[in-house]
Amino acid sequence: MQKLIITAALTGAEVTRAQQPALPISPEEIAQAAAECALAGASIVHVHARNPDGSPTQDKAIYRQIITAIQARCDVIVQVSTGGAVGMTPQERLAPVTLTPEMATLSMGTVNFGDGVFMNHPSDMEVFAQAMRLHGVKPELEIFDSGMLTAALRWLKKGLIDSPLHVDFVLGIPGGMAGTAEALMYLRSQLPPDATWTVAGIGAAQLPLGVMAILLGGHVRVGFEDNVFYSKGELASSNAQLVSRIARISQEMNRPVATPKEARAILGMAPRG
Ligand code: KMH
Ligand code: ZN
Repeated sequence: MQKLIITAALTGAEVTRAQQPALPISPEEIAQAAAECALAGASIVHVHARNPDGSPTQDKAIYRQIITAIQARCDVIVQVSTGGAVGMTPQERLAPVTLTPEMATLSMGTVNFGDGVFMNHPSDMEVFAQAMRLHGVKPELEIFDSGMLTAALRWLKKGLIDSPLHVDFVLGIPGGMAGTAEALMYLRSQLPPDATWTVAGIGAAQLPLGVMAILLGGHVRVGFEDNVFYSKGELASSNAQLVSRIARISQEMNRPVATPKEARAILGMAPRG
């Protein structure tokens, strides 16, 4: 089995300080959280930017500050969000890709997202994929429902995205595929043999699906974007606390955790200069 790649989804676009007082918001706070998570075993950080008032933004200058501040602290792989927040335009969402981060997310379809609709028109998705190719950015395909994986496989055949695929099964969004073992097993069964996958269980699904992924040879995403609790009714004290738990469980299961350098090799990415 490959070493375990842990992604820390530090901030997201929807979570508030009222829900999670330790939520990192400013570039310095996000970079500090990234460094703590890297120390705890994360090799990728999934990053969303926020305005000083806490509202979500895809502002390129703020992403630049975040990336610079993270890279000054540690070697973790920075994965920017192109999902942004519900209601943002595709042009807004794509902005951080032009900073040539090592990775970016690429959502593979439209999904109801709580009370909103997370729109991903096929023609916009194609533009996103082309931009990532142009800038040498490794896409992580965000799969919120099974049809999105079917779409990704169709895209692979058409040459719109490259092998080996790296996908993130985001399970448990209200409107998307359920955060259950059965959903994960089905999705995994559809992947090409050379694909890598990670799972982002939402809310209470984060820990059980993460543990399943450790056992099945997948990878794991944790963090406040997807879940603010450590256990039922108990808020997590930091993103790093959630990363530490997954790293500890994986090591106990004799599956060592990947460094960023090892994660780049597992994902078929170039070493960082
Ligand atoms: N905030 C969600 C609407 C991504 O980062 O690529 C979309 C999202 C996905 O978070
Ligand atoms: Zn995100």
